[in-house]
Amino acid sequence: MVQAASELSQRVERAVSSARVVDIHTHLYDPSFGSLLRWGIDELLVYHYLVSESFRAGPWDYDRFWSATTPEQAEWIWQRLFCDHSPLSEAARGVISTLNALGLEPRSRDLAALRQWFSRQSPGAYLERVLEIAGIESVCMTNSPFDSEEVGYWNQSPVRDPRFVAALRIDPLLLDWSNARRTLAEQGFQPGSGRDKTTVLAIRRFLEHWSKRIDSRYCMVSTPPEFSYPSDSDAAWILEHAVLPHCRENGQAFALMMGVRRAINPRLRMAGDGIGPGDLRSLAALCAAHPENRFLVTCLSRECQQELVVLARKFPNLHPFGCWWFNNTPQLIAETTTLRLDLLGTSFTFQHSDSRVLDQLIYKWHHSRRVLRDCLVGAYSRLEDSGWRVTDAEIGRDVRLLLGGSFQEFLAGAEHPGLPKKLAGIGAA
Ligand code: FIX
Ligand code: ZN
Repeated sequence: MVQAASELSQRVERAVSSARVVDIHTHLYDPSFGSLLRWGIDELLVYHYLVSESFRAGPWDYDRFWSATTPEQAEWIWQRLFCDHSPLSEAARGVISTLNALGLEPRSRDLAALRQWFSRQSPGAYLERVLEIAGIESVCMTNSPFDSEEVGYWNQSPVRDPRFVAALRIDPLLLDWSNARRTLAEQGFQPGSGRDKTTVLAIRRFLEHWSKRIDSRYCMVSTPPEFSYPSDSDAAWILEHAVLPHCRENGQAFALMMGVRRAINPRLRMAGDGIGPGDLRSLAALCAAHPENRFLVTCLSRECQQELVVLARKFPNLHPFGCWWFNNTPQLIAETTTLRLDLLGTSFTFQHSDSRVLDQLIYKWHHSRRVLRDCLVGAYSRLEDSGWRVTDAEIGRDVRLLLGGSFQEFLAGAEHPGLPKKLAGIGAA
């Protein structure tokens, strides 16, 4: 019996560790976007997850921290989180796992030596090495037409690396219409003065222009707990009249990341966002009212995970994905994944990395793969106890589905019959 369990766990381990991942949401950029693709030890250390943790670990002085250079901030964080304390948190342990997988020696606590090693890496070769160690087939970027720096790169018609797939991010359009209106006008898409046809057409032209320009695979927004649908908000009106029709007609899924309270401590800047339960009755209303739209959804709050899974059982046009941000801890990934496997089988996407720094792909996927292995061993053991036997090929198929295959199938289903197969083959080089 013990032997059978360890044999099963080895078979699952082989499948999980060898599968290539389609990472469906990151904040990484195509290498042709130059310095927008961040990498290296200092960038790892100034990750916003670690910034907020470091402020708990010593006297805080926001102004001093933010007026320091990146290397100075990195030294401050290294001292507080890695030298004065043990790096026990998930994000701090992630730096150690990353260095370790790269063959470096973090135990010496020698930041200068680590920096020297990184300074000797050539960006192109380093990119290949990271993608190889992390087992990545492709990553989805987060591409904002409201970010002037990013728009500058797109306007130079960059030569794209096909492993970096675009996703159109539209938070300001839905959540900050008065400023978004200005951006649309500046870019030559003149909206009307109110909620009228001219405004709808301008937004539709804007979305079409950017979807084509970046060749996006889906359209995405993150929403606060207060987001509701139907409602008389700008967000609900724009969604209903412009965004969802655009997605339907252009074969784009619509991704919602629900339950973030932005800037609850603005002095922490990007590290100052919080959490609250998303309104999943609104999600149910969206899925019911728009059966021809496909919704990719992740929830930030632990309390929402069960409701999200139950909604997915009711609405085939809803695809849950990832264990987002404050859920990206071994314990919560295990809990959420077991729940999803028990109620959805493999019809969800196990995880996305949300990496902001290239090297983070290594630890985020190493850590998540370990949890996936344990969840699957548990699920297959229960299945075998019930009288089923899974083959290696079936285990490989299931793992591929969970690591991006289900997402690809979901997107392929989003294709409009009249459109070319632009959504198929995402991740295929
Ligand atoms: O909205 C998002 O895409 C979030 O993932 C980010 O805003 C957040 O800062 C993050 O990096 C979480 O992992
Ligand atoms: Zn993100």
